[in-house]
Amino acid sequence: MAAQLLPILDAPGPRPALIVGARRLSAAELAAAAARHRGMLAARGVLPGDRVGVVAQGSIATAIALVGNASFGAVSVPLNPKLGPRELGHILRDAAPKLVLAASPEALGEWRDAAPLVALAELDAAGGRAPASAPARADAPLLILYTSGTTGAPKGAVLTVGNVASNLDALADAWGWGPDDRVVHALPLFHVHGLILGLFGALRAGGCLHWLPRFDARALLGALADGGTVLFAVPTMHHRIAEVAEADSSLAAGLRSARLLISGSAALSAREHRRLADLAGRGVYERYGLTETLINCAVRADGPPQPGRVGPALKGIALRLVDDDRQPTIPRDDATIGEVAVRGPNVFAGYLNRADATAAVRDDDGWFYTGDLATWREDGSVRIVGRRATDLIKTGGFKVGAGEVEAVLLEHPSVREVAVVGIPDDDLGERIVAFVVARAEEPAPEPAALIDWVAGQLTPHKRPRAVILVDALPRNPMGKVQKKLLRERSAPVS
Ligand code: MCA
Ligand code: AMP
Repeated sequence: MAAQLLPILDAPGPRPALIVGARRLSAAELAAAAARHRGMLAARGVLPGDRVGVVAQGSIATAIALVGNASFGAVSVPLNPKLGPRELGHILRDAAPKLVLAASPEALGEWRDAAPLVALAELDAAGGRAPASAPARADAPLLILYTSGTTGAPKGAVLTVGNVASNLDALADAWGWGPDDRVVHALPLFHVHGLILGLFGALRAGGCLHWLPRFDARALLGALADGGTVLFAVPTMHHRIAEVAEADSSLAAGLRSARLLISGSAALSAREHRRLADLAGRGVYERYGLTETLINCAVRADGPPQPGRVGPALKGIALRLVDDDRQPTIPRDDATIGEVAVRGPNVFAGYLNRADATAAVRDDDGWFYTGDLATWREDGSVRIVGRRATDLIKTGGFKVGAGEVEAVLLEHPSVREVAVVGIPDDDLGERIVAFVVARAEEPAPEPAALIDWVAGQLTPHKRPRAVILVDALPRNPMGKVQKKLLRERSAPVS
């Protein structure tokens, strides 16, 4: 089955489709820019199905490149511009893109020779003759998004045209999302939330995206007041929005004029739900998903908001809660806890080059095991209560594997042992804290130096926000570090 992901490019009109800073592109202008982009790809010998890296800097050129790649049938590999050298090297080796699009060669640092690089010129990526946008088969790969596990390097989740199209249509059904909507968000374009929902979703609905490449709560509220109808944000952003809108009530106008406030990527606390509902005069709707499955559940916008719940499975997605043996024995009593498993057109095609890791999360019947723990009600509405892997940390809406941070800290000459944990945090949801045992023979490390050591090698959001030097790590009789005790111990510093 062939699917057109972004029909707006084939029937473009004069209405705004993409607003970034002072730039405002109509659907017709965006379609023309995407066509020029396809011409550039063709002139460089790129074929549909080839992988193309996109260093997702905060400019309109990034959004056009991602739309252009999709309309050509190229598989985008979006790259966080702040990736540390070790993550960037891994991704470039793993995904082996035919071409990387970036503002400048410096964007790839020491890896600049790893793939041919094309400068993302603002809007006028003139090239050869532009091939028409190609309807792609539903099973054709569209994106490879890198996501962290508990240990090891990030894995590339392969998402198909069908995954994305079906999921966006299911969300449009849940949210009444259509051509009159203008989504406002300040999320990065290298993850599901900002890229698939924010950019592709707004365009697939036939509406508009107003994208703020840098998060600033005041600017976001201003954009909402200036014609935005839907807000997408992670809980950290909602928290900071509530802070500024409480301090200056005139800013709350944006919250009051939007028709739909959406939160996702991590749990929104009951306190933030209350604060935002007070400010906006309407509640926030949560939805829940993963890079590998896109969005699984959403509270429907045609009903009341449900603080603490992420709603039932989206249309077309089967969801069940399973026990430790992956049996669907969990009653719908909203009390018994099980792991969320999903099956449907939303489930990814697998991890790139990692059949082993794919087999660990998806069984032969197509069920994907999320690792998230939840209860559910008679009506299917889900309440997320935690995660199976305590070594996965969600901070500011970004997923971080404790093992990845520990491995980098262990390479520091002054570090003998380390344990990294996520500590509850009002702003970030979870804050990364590292407990470090120093080497006796070396000078004691400065916590700030260890934080910079991590920020210099990994994406800065993976850095610990605090480093606590200890004489020894608590271990059980088997020698395993007892992270639960460390979490309790770090409570006083929070
Ligand atoms: C800080 N920086 C440093 C250092 N410390 N650089 C070098 N060395 C250091 N020691 C830099 C950072 O790079 C950054 O630069 C700036 O300082 C601030 O960094 P940070 O403190 O980490 O950022 P923040 O202010 O706390 O950011 C909060 C945020 C951000 C804006 C909410 O966390 C964010 O954008 N979150 C969105 C995550 C997201 O999209 N998740 C969706 C995943 P600069 O300022 O230049 O950048 S998809 C998903 O989860 C599923 C599918 C779902 O359900 O959606
Ligand atoms: P990622 O791999 O970065 O896509 O993150 C996916 C994870 O984010 C899920 O497995 C959940 O743990 C978490 N998550 C996403 N949305 C929500 C939500 N609304 N409530 C609680 N957790 C969420």
